[in-house]
Amino acid sequence: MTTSTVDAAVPGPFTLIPEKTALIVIDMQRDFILPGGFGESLGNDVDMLLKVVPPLADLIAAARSAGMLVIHTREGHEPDLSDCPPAKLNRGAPSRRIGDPGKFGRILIRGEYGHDIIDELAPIEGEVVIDKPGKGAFYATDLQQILTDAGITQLLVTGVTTEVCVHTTTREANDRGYECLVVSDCVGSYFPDFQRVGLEMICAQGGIFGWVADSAAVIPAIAALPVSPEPAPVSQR
Ligand code: TIU
Repeated sequence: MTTSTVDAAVPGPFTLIPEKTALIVIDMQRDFILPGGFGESLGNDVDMLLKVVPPLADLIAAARSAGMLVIHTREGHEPDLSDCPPAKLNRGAPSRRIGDPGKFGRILIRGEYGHDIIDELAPIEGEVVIDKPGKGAFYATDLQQILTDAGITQLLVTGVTTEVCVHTTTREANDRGYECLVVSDCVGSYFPDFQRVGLEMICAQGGIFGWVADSAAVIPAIAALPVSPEPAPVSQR
């Protein structure tokens, strides 16, 4: 097994083990990133998230070239909202609530245009898409079983938003024993302070939740890995 190291990671070097590493791309959905969706309905400036797209597209391309498992998640709910707790539906006095009509269809409802992943980062054949009702990608999903079946022990964590779904998922993963490297320019927040402090919180205290490095450090480390064969579809693993 040949490995590669992200030397510039904080709090220290992170060794990538290709067969055991997956890239997880959290909630890069139109409803969070484009005007007219859930993010904006909560009063946020969605432009803040757009800058994540170019480096994340490059990182996904590097992971695909290395034959790494790529997993996408989408936050959202059944059309009848049976999986959306009233506490979530009513939270934050949004101008439009989950399930209300938005510019891209009903907000955060599975099957609607706004619920899906932006065109630039669309999943390709063989990649896993996890639909999740919560902020964390492990809650009420098959993610842990998929990772176990695929022999994954390390996650490169990306997506939006840094302090909400990225943090929740990283914390859930950390508690389940996964080593997480959060890629700093491939995660985004509507709030610059939360972006900065959110990243600091991951790697403080000797890496209490994981490691942090930017894509300029991670992409060359991925490119230095030997190319693995195309990962088999998860159903065949
Ligand atoms: N509001 C906010 O910052 N985020 C979310 O509601 N979901 C995700 O982070 N995906």
